[in-house]
Amino acid sequence: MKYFDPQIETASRETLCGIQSERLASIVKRCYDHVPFYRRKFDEAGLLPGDVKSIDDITKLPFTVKQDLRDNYPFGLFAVPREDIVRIHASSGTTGKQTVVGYTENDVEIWSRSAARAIVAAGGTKADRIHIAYGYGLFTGGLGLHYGAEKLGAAAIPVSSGNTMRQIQLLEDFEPDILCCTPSYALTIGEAMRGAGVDAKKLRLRAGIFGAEPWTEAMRAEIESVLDIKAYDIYGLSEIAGPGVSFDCCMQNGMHVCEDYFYPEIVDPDTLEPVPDGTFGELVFTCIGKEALPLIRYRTRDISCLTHETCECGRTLVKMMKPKGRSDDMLIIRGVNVFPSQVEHVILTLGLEPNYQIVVDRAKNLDVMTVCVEMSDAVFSDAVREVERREKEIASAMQSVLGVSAKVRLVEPRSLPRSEGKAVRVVDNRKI
Ligand code: DLL
Repeated sequence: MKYFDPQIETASRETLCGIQSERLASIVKRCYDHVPFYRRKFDEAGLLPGDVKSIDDITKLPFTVKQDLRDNYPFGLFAVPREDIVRIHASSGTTGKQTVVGYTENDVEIWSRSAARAIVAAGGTKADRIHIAYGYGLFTGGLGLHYGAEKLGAAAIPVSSGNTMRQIQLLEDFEPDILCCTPSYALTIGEAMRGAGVDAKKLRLRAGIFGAEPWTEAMRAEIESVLDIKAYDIYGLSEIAGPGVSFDCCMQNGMHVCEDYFYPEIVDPDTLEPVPDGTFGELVFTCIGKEALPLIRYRTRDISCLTHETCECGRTLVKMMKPKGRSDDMLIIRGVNVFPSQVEHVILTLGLEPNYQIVVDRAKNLDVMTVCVEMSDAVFSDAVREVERREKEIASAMQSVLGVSAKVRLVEPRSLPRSEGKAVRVVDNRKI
């Protein structure tokens, strides 16, 4: 099986635009009729639902931001009556109230199909067993991949995250074909396997579907080598559905967006004007296929770019590049923009361990960034002078890539906290 939904995944641009135009007009009307928040925004903009006829009219519509969900907490933006909701999820975020999302039966169907498309694009089939080590619960990771696996007809193994030694035992005993978890947890599992003397080559596992946090190409290479699998990226966010909004294909060079359900745009985060293909900016989604929470032009804060170039896998769905990070994760160090993914890139290209943490302090009104990187056992046994030499070498590579200096501290093997879900890469102690 090459595609889960071949007629959509390989549709012509004309067909896709037709579907998108029809669905956009319908959700705009639904929002205007059923969500007081949207009716007010449309009235303020002097817009009537009839003004939106084609997908090109999308730029006439106002944006939605996370704060709008918080202001209408918990269910104020739902566009269907209470009895039509069959599922509720929420995303914790780091500050403020939870972001609450709801689904009708049809919304769960859309989401499951998106996740099933992702699994098939990663080479998954009906005959596979899929080990799901994303957290189950209000977080969308576990249940999203679970419903995707079942929609495909594969066997979902709902392990959830945590208890790493048990994960390893199940990888050995249940012989799953595909592992789903965050990329940082994949590395934690790989490292624990190595520690326990389990040979990854002996496992049946052949692929992994990893997402929910930014990760670099270097980290992909590391995971592929430690677990002896192919590692595929999957992107999504609760506000739009959950995992499966976009996914890697066999080319592993950008994620196809399920644009028949989730229409993507990239805008300049300052001017909010759309930018051309290939230009990085803020990713914006409109949920054109959804009923319960059809968000319009939702600003994700994720920094990415789109490409409509043909893909050798045969899918015509637009591709988005791996998000570089979030505009709100971006650190500003002495005026220079730094993404944790750039730091990760430097660390891994120098052949260091993929376990690191960035600590930012402010000393005498000056930002000080310290990158703590774990040493391998081999480096740890080196003389102090050698360790200092390596720290200098890394600091100089950081300076040339980031354009700002960073202190580098090589720390003891296994001394930094390990992740079971989304990794905490940055500790910002500045009181700003
Ligand atoms: O993380 C949904 C998900 C679960 C996606 C499992 C993939 C796999 P939230 O908790 O709402 O939902 O967090 C969404 O996580 O806006 C991005 O900043 C980040 N993110 C998700 N996937 C990726 C990825 C889930 N593949 C937020 N690469 C998003 C980079 C990602 N960042």
